[in-house]
Amino acid sequence: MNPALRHQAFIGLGSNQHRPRLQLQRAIRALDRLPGTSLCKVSSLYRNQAVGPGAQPAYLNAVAALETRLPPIRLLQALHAIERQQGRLRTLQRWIPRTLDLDLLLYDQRQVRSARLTVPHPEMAKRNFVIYPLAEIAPDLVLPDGRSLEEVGLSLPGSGLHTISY
Ligand code: A4P
Ligand code: MG
Repeated sequence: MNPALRHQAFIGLGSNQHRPRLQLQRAIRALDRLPGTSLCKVSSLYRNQAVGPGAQPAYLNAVAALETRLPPIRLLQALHAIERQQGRLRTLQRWIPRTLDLDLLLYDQRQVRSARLTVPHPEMAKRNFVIYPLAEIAPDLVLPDGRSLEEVGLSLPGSGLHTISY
């Protein structure tokens, strides 16, 4: 890939329905097949309790690093297409159980704020199930606001996160 056109993106993967381990394995293969995109690294799978309202099945979460030529909004559309392929039902209700959730966490050092897309993902720095797997694959990463992952991670307990193999 021409280095001038190459961007680094991090994707947060989550599933708590219909065999989450299989869902994440399929999603990782689908990310690697996106046009103009290659998969560089994938974290371990992290089992953890659902964050948010009501009782929900436990989640499996992971983070993948991509190199891509897709611009951010095209990448988001591609992520939605993968979610649909894996049976994700998108409703107006948020934070409900899902076969697959793919969040665009980071895109180079860019900050994007539009009706459809906010990058960095607004919740990422509050979530141990994002920051820990991200630190596993990119320990030296600095967020666009200048904070290192180590700094962000210090305020987030790792308890309740259990790594499992693929
Ligand atoms: N959107 C804007 N910015 C982004 C971005 N950076 N990445 C828009 C992805 N999507 C982005 O998302 C709603 C809308 O956000 C999209 O149409 C997109 O244009 P959604 O995926 O349809 O809905 P959602 O996922 O239910 O809502 P949201 O706010 O994205 O929730 P989160 O932040 O994804 O949280 N607990 C555990 N343990 N693990 C989890 O993975 N996930 C959630 C959902 C709650 N609790 C969890 C987990
Ligand atoms: Mg989401």
